[in-house]
Amino acid sequence: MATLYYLPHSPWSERARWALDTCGIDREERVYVSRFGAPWLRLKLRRFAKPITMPLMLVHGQVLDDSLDIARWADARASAGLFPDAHAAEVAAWHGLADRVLAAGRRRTTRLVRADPAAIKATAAKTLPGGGLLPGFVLQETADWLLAKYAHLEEDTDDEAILVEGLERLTAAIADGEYLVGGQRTWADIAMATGLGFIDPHPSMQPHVPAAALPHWRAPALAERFPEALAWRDRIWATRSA
Ligand SMILES: N[C@@H](CCC(=O)N[C@@H](CS)C(=O)NCC(=O)O)C(=O)O
Repeated sequence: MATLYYLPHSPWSERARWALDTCGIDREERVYVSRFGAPWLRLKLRRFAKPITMPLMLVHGQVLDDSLDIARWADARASAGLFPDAHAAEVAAWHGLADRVLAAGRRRTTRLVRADPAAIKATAAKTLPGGGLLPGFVLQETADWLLAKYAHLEEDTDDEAILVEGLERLTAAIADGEYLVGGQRTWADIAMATGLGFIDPHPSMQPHVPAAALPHWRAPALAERFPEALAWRDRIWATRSA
């Protein structure tokens, strides 16, 4: 059976789980402990250089270390229509947009959390074993580690503009029909619906985000400016089978 390592609060993990559920893929699920779980997983996978990111799935000796690869693998087994051949380029374009929106949202959220000691402490307390007892400087150092880890994403500097572009393109597309590509639910819809995770986490994701950090995971001005996008996200999410 497959084993999926994942982060319950993370949109990248959620979109992979969504695809696996849609495709009816049985698996054992293991929650990954950010940073501190890495050495053990590196040893297990004998992977010492390449960064470890979640989600990651082990199946029949194969390592699938990207949500898109996991979704493709699942769809190939179930023929769930998440990647219709006739619309491959469109699905890929939406996937790329969702990734840019997520990266911009994560930068924004990470910076806000880092500047708020109560939010950092709550995040560490929720994600690290015994995190609530760790001294403030360890938590601050962990936040710095996260920022450094994603420093390569700093190339796109205007995060607000990226988020607005994503929301504008999504709003324009859904004015033409419920599904983004080919008149059926595809990976494009799953990627964009979960892609709003740093604008307004879906209610089913909120319990996984520490309460003190949740305000930093929200961009209320954008949510107010693009209500159709959020309403669409909720409708698409309602089609998610668990
Ligand atoms: N390309 C990857 C990106 C996944 C990603 O960025 N995952 C983050 C989630 S916040 C991660 O695993 N971070 C590692 C960590 O927090 O230790 C995918 O789509 O699977």
